[in-house]
Amino acid sequence: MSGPNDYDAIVVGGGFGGIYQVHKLRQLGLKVKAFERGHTIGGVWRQNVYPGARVDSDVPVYQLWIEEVYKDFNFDKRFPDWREIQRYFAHVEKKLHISQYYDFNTWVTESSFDNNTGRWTVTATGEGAGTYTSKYLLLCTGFASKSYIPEFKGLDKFKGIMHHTAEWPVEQVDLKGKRVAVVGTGASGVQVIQEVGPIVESLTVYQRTPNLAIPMRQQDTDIEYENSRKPHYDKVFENTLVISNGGFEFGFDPRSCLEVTPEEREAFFEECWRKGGFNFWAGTFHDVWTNEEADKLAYEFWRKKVLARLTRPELIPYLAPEVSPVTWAGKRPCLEQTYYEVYNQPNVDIVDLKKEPIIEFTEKGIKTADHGELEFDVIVLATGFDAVTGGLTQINVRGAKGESLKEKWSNGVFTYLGVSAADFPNMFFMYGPQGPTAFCNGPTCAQVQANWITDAIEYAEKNNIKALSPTHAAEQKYRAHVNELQDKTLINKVRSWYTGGNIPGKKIEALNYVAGIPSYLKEINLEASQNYANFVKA
Ligand code: N01
Repeated sequence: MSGPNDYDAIVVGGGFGGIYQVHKLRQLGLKVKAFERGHTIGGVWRQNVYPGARVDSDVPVYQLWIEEVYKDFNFDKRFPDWREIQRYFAHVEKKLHISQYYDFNTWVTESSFDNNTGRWTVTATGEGAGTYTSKYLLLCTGFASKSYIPEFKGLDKFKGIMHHTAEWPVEQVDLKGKRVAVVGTGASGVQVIQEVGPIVESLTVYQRTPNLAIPMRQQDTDIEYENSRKPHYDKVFENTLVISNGGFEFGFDPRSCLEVTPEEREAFFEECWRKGGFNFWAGTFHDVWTNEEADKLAYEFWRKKVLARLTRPELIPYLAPEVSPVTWAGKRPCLEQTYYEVYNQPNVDIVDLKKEPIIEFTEKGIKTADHGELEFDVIVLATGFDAVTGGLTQINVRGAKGESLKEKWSNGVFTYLGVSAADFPNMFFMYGPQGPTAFCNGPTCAQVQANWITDAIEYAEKNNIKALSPTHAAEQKYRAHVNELQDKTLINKVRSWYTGGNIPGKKIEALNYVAGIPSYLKEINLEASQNYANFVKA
């Protein structure tokens, strides 16, 4: 018996992954219900509306690969900002009419697998509050849907305006002529600093680790050129899956940084620098990510470029220290346009949190040992996310054995192929743990995984399979594999959200599949071609 709240599939999340997954499942003819905490589609782009928020992947890869959608939409800029992305999602809605499947302003808080019925029961609160059931559960919560604010003493004492970047009010905060503090210099912090530096009365940056920011080279999109490519976009997108680890239109250079001549090396670094975007990071010599000497040579080049832009020598140790504070593989650089010029302004200062950690937040500002209590009108918390796993584990999802995902992963993350987990039948996720996630253009990762998941579901439907879940042996082997791949790189040299190192008490481990999209595709396609041999089929 099927009631109005019983579905074939329930999708959680309305970002790129969720929308695309709903679209694909509808094409299969399934009855789909979807939930999104925001008021419309767009996922994290509804909340990440802080000043300067902008995509770090360039046109055309950061979008849905659906011709009906891309054929008559053009981004204005090579790297679109949040307003353009919202304009894009409005266009997606016009084309796909996807909102009809969604309940918005709705949070999925719980779901559990019922062994008797072989179905998931999902509890939602908010506008779509209720209990729903489905055969398939698709968690499309992305890698950054759970923001993180460190437990600074006195946080709630501050009487001024304070927001986390990922919970920024869409009506914006007027920062003109204000005394502003930014805590954190990851991608979000860099973007805020660059944007607000020129308009504020004063800017104080509370920094623990400098960002190795690299040039964006923003420009207007050549719309005529993009339109001429559109008939071939399918080939363009396919090509990114072959040539690039991260789903870009460029990949690592196969030459070793150490085997070319110094002149060749310099010329190639210059070329990457000039091209902008992630070329200097994901299009560089392949061994910059794996070899300490190569990593160091790339840092020396980067430092030379940055020093040439800094006019206040007293800030050099904080922005471009002699020894790199991180590795290129271990921490994601942000793209910048005028980030370093902002620090040349006399009204901008850095408080080095490694030397003087935050003692407390006060009614008027922030107190550290050497700088004392500094007063602010606005504090921006650019302190990141409980990334990769947080969006999933914050939902109380309980599998066939009654164990929650959070409990299952309390001693380490176990997934199979970064899309499924043993004892969680017919549950799939994407752009999350042990997928290419952190090292991949978001829409690429989500769509590659959603395509695979859709095929798996189609296979189950065609073969009258009630429940599909990977074996424990398969996920143990996959976990070891993901960790081994990471061990070959310089990622483990740094603590960051890549490994859970940004959250106190979170297990440090490989949270992402680092070998790149081409290898990942081979692995997941092999599983499909073997009729999901590592899955238990009930
Ligand atoms: O977060 P982060 P993010 N005391 O974790 C500091 C994507 N994204 O929001 O480096 C003091 O990188 C922390 O210091 P440290 C993108 O993939 C993309 O910036 O740990 N400071 C760090 O400086 C990105 O990589 C875009 O020493 C503390 C900062 O807070 C990912 O999201 C835009 C602290 C957090 O940086 C995350 O970026 C925005 C503490 N207790 C985000 N805890 C684009 O594509 C943390 N920090 C453009």
